[in-house]
Amino acid sequence: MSVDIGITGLAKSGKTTIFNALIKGKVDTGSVAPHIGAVKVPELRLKILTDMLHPKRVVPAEVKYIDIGASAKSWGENKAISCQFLTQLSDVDALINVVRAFTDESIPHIEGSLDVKRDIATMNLELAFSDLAIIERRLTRIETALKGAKQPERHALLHEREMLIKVKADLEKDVPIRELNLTTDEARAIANYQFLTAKPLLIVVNIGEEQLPQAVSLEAELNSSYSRPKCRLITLCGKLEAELAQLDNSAAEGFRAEFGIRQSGLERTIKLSYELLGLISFFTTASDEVKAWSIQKGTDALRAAGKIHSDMERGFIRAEVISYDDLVKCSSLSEARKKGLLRLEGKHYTVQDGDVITFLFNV
Ligand SMILES: Nc1nc2c(ncn2[C@@H]2O[C@H](COP(=O)(O)OP(=O)(O)OP(=O)(O)O)[C@@H](O)[C@H]2O)c(=O)[nH]1
Ligand SMILES: [Mg+2]
Repeated sequence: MSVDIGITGLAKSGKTTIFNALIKGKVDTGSVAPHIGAVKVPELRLKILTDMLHPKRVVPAEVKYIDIGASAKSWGENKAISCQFLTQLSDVDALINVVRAFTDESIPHIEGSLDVKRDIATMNLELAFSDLAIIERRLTRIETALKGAKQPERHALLHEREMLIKVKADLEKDVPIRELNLTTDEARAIANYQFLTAKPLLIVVNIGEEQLPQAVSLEAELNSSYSRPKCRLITLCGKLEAELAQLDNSAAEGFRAEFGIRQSGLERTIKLSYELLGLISFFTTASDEVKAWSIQKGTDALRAAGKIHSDMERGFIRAEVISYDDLVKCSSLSEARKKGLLRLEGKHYTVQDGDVITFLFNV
């Protein structure tokens, strides 16, 4: 599983600029989307493990960002989202909605004026609209299928119809699917439709350099309205971050300090998208390689092994596990083993954030 995050937003909101900032890229903002780029997930623990274990190779986890690009026309005119655009959107694990807050006379705003809250509402409405269209189509098909259906198919169709009608009613009340309290079964059924409002959402408010002194208070104010289940909001100066992304780390840090920016926008964005997706990291150290892996919170050892290699899942025997903190205290796996801090866990063990794992398997 790679983690894919789609960048959307109204035309000229700064999507490609923020994409460049995230992937430290130099994509021409005038070029036609989609743009795809991967970044290594910043992970302090990986660095500390590397300094301690001196492996031959270090492999960080990766996140893929896709600057999907709004079709200016469809978003601007408030029509249904175009088909190709939708397919790209429906495949991602989470969405970033870039909202323009910077002022620049030379770049006309698609809606004629700056209004962050209006633009957030517009985007939310578009996503809900697309989900409603999917539901309508499916409901029509269910009606047709019901005409000739016998049990148990009939029962399944009625059940699906009931669930879709419930979701539809909520969407019409402006409640996105990500906020619904669904049972495990319902959540599983819903996942098949790849609904857009079901995806975790990070709203990135793209501010201008002159707004940097107000960034923190603006973020706090907006967050009081937009911090909802599986939805977070941050302010970021896309243009500045894109420029800083081209510098080496220490130079970038220097500039950040000057502008009073506490943490790199890139690192905050990645960290928040991880939190929104419920992702945690575990580490492996076999074959003189220290690697970081991203998995969904709650994943068991068997499926974690499968993420590394299907053979490991198939031939799973057990996992040798130590927490990151314990390993750092012992400074080597052999020392940890002597102290009896390595645990043997079975396939149902729930992997914890920071676990350092050696999988034992047999093929
Ligand atoms: N002044 C200022 N300009 C910005 C900022 N962020 C982006 N821009 C400019 O706004 C224009 C649009 O930015 P893009 O990143 O291309 O926006 P986009 O959302 O990708 O645009 P489309 O893909 O055409 O919809 C570019 O000329 C950017 O340089 C900012 O924070 N301040
Ligand atoms: Mg663009």
